[in-house]
Amino acid sequence: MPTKAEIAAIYDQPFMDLVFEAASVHRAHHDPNQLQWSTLLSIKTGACPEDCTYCSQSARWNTGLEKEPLLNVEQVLANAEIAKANGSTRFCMGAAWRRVPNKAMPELVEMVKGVRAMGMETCMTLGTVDAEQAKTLAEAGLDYYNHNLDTSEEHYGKVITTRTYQERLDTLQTVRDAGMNVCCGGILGLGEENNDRIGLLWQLANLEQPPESVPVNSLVAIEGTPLADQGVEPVDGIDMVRFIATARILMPKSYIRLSAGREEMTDELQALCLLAGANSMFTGEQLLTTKNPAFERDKALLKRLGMRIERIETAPTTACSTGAAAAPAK
Ligand code: SAM
Ligand code: DTB
Ligand code: SF4
Repeated sequence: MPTKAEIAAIYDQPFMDLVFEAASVHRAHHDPNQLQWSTLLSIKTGACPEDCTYCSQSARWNTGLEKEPLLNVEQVLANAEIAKANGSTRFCMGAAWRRVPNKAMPELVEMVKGVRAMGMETCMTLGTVDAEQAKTLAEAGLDYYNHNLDTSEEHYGKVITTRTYQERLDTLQTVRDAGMNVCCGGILGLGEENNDRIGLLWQLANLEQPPESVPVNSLVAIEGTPLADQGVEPVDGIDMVRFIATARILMPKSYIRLSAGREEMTDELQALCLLAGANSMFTGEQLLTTKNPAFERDKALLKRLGMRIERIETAPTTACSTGAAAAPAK
């Protein structure tokens, strides 16, 4: 496993050498002209007890966000149909909870089964999940669980104080033990140093098994959140490409996803990120609470780049007794 110094040496090498190396690794493991599309839906919005200083959904900040209780299954499935019709193959449902409430489990299970029955991959991001809940969700057909580490362990306490890095790592292990695929990444633009970006990459690459999906977010500065109000520097596009390229070299088989922040990125910067090894993006005009490029803009980008959306085949939605996710790992 690479040390932090070795990762820094990859990250800091001349840009052209870095991108060339990353693109070569990418080609050896993936079709470089193929892109995976995932679409998000906030199934429970706002009033979150956590204090993530970047997030519109924390109850502590005045961001003007309207809170919403858990959506019903029909609302969720109607949104999944739209995503599917637009070419998305994975539907990711997010809830602003500290931990999953047991009373929501029956509805969550129905959401997973319903989305899977449409032939889409399923992902959820619900905060801390316990072993029993993770097993139930895996058996219902939940393919991926998203739980981000966001930044290095050293910087974490400057961004969030209501939980520890170790709690995040423990939940990631719970998800693995339940047989689900792991989706875990971070955010650039939290006022972190280069060392923190290296630290996050080191942690991701050194998990027992690297995450199958690695979302790379660029901070969306939301008025009313501490990070936006203290005016952190916007992320430099070249640094974003360096981060993605290093992630690709360290985690050759993972899907690296361009996530929050694409609305502010030019098509040219996105193309450079794809060249450097990103092979997935969140599509649909809304992320969880903020804007994202419309499907039409992304379809036009794909066409200009001569790229295709990845097609998938999901196994039938029937619960599997082993608790292992039914879809092939990515
Ligand atoms: N509450 C759950 C949790 O924290 O795991 C799931 C939802 S949370 C919104 C998912 C991820 O979205 C966060 O870990 C963070 O990486 C990203 N995110 C949230 N707000 C963001 C923002 N303003 N800009 C960029 N990324 C953001
Ligand atoms: C991830 O890493 N990014 C997505 C998904 N996983 C859940 C969420 C981005 C949220 C951006 C801010 C918002 O829309 O509220
Ligand atoms: Fe809550 Fe997740 Fe937002 Fe943190 S990132 S405040 S845990 S919804």
